[in-house]
Amino acid sequence: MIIEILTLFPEMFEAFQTFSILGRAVEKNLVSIQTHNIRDFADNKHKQADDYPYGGGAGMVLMPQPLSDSIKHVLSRYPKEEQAGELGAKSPKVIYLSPQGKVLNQKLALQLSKEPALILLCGHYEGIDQRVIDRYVDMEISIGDYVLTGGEIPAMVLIDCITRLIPGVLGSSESILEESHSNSLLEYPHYTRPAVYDGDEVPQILLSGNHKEIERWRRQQSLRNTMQKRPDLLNKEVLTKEDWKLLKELEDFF
Ligand code: 4GT
Repeated sequence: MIIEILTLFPEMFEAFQTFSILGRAVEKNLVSIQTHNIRDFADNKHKQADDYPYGGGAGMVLMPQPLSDSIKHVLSRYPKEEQAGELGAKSPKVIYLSPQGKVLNQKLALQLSKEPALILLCGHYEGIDQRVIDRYVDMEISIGDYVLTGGEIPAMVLIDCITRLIPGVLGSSESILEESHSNSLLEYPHYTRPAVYDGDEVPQILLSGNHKEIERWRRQQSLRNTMQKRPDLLNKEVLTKEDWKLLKELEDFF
């Protein structure tokens, strides 16, 4: 996947893309992160990309000219929709990171992870000129109900979330099949060596070697965590008879 980022602060993405799982994915050419400085597209001699808001008020707004030209520059490197034809190559979706967007969740991340390319537009200060949103933006995405100073950190959150869903990015030991949210249950507790740390023991079942029983215990712990911490996530429709039995056992215990 190619991720094109339009930002006033491209340096923020340099270290970010070299570490951990994303760093490895970039090295393996499973993801490519291309940054473009919106300021470089400003056609005024001071390379100014923001200006005061019409109607007054606090803060600055990113001007339509540098934004539009940077978007057009990136889009021009992809086949136009009508040229794409039967082969299915299409121009990448333009995503604006904004608190007004659809709130990111695992389902949306999984859909986006299947795209060959994405354009992420990062605003700063008070935001961007509405006309750019109206003309170019295909989707607005929020990472949660709070306000930040820029769209760069939300773009990083989106990239991290999407990248780990791209086939080949996670190793087999990091498999995502049984993880939080995709199946709408929270994770079970994790333990590693040593078996006793500072007097605290690892649950005996995990040392038993009984894989069937371990799986059952983990499912029960997932159900318990979800019921106690995020009951809103517990979709009772998808619980099996065995799940209800595991929940009943917990009830009897407490
Ligand atoms: C929050 C989010 C976001 C901001 C979010 C335009 C100028 C928006 C500052 C930017 N705050 N962007 N994407 N919750 N602030 O996702």
